[in-house]
Amino acid sequence: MAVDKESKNQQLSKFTADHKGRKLTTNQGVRVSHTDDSLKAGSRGPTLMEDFHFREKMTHFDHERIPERVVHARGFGAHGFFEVYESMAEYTRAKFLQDPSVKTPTFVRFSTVVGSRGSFDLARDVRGFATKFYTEEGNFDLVGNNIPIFFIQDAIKFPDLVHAIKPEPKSEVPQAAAAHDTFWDFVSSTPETAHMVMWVLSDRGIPRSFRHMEGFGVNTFRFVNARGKARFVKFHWKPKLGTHSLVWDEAQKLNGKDPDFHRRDLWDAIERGDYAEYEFGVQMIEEEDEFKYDFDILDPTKFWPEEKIPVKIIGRMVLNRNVDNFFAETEQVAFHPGHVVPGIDFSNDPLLQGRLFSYLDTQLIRLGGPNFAEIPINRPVVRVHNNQRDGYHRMTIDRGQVAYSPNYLQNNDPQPDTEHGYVHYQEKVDGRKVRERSESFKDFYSQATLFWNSMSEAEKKRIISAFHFEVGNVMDKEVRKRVVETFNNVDGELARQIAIGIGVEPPSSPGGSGVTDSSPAVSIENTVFEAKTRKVAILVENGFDASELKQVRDALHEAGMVTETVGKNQGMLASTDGQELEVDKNHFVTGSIKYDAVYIPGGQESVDNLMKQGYVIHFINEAFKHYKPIGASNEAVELLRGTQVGSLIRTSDEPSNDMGVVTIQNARDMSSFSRELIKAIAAHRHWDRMELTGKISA
Ligand code: HDE
Repeated sequence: MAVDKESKNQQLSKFTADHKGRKLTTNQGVRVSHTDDSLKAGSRGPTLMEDFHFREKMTHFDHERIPERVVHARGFGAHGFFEVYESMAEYTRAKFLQDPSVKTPTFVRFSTVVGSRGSFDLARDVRGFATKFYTEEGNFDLVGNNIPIFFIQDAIKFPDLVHAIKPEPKSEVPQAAAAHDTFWDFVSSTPETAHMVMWVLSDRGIPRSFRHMEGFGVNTFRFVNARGKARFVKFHWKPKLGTHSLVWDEAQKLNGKDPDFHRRDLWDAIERGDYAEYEFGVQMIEEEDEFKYDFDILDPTKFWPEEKIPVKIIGRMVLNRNVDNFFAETEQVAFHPGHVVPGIDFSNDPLLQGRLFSYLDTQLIRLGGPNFAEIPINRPVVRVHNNQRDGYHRMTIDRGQVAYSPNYLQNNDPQPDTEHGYVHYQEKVDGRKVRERSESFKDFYSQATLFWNSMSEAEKKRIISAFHFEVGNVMDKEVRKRVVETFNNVDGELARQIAIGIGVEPPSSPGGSGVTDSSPAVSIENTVFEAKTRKVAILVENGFDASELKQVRDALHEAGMVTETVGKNQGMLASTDGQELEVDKNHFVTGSIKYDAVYIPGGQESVDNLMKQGYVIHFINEAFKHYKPIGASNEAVELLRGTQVGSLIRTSDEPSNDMGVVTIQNARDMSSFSRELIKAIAAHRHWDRMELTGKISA
């Protein structure tokens, strides 16, 4: 098989253009002598038609936009590579899963689903997690989400689902939100959505970052090995940093203060060298075990509990390069679940079957014709040889007389490869043509209850708050009632709690689906906890203690964290002993919502100054309300007393850590304090504060 010698990056670089130091030209390559004025009949006269430079420039501008994706319009991409840990030859013949020494280039696009391209990152929504593997056998696209199941079971319902959740047609309100009548009308009329709604209203709907998200192929695929033996398979991405989320109040505020929070996070992390890393896992079920489970393994509204079907970790992906150009790469990348390589095949999952039509179709309108595979970001790293010709924007100049097969002339006609070519798995299919749902798909609530049972008490509270927000925004009271009745099928107490917040009667009948099991793996409280790359604000003013700050900051950096100094004004500050420090962000630019934790060093003058600033008090209270770790040393401990944190302050010469509030007094050596603070930061959120105030619901 002919494989290009060049890497994906080399291939892309052939198409990149650097304009620095060059002379301006038209698109025809003609040099331009003057570009700031159009050609006019007299300096105050009308513009002339013959001004080809003006017309070309304006025409190009007028045509700059392409249709945004009908779903997943807002996205952000990065380049990386994938490597398998050990050969998977026993399970699949896919070449990129055989040799651990091979690095396969990848491109990932993360996205929200509902909002338009210019919407904000922190919508409560499912996140897309689409990966293109540029393998030596052609492109494999794993077009997944950050939630392992989906709203509906059959692709034919997708337009209905999307119409219901998108802004309402009469007003185009609300943007990037499910919190409106039509979505909840659809949900309460379509019981199969109940399970997915539970996941979206859980913390997973508002990830901390793309780097803290799991990814799932959702649909059931097949692995097929060289002997033709197949197994059902589900794909997983597990973030090395663990799965973590924001809280809703924080997300809403971020959408105003930094609508690009997620894309900025990924961009900055890659630029810093904190590459995003995910392990790749598969769950496999033998063909003969297809009917062994109490759910249908082809039903995309069901996940395969990891406790019953373990996830085998088989490789890892590292995202280590930002794009050169958002439009050329991230906007023009075209994913399709039908882009598979030998060794990976489909199942009869009816959602997947419909997707296999939709993605190719959608690229035709979005990218303007059938040649989108020639756009640099979409090109495979292997050469393409076939008799497909022409169409809008054809780039390839195919040589030869023959563009059909079979032929006698034998002029440049590519031939099938019976040895390495893709062979579809020969599943025996036999059935009447019917429009009906399999009976085995009709249990809509058991796994929704299983998910609910698997949540911690704190997670449950947040799901209920999410219902109060989402359904509380529904104007039609009958729809609100119907939602309560629907979720009564999942859990009676859940439904009762939902009802309380949205002003409708609790359900009349006892609820629940009878399921008592749980699946601990679905709770993100059982994830990896890792302080690395978390972002810490350091609040300072003139007269801070430089030694404390340095010791703590060095320890945080040592643990892989990122810090920013925050003050009233940007510019230089002086410490008690005259050392200089630059303030990175002033109060207008930033806020506690942009950080994972706060630290305030001592120094009487600095602390006195901070105490007088309402902004600082708000900063600390808000971080506290969002369950974030807060550290204060020496004089700064006093500052906390004037905030909501006050009740947790113990005066101690040993570092104390109460519900993520870490303090120390009379200390010069900050090492034990730093260790406690890092521990508190690794824990991410301190949900035990919920019990403390009862009122800090966010
Ligand atoms: Fe998609 N989906 N989808 N989807 N989807 C699209 O294709 C569709 C579904 C997913 O970053 C569209 O190129 C149907 C499940 C991602 O470019 C479109 C159905 C999952 C992305 C489409 C589904 C996904 C898309 C719009 C129901 C998780 C963004 C633009 C049967 C496994 C890819 C485009 C990117 C995008 C159709 C359901 C993931 C219209 C018909 C389930 C991550 O073709």
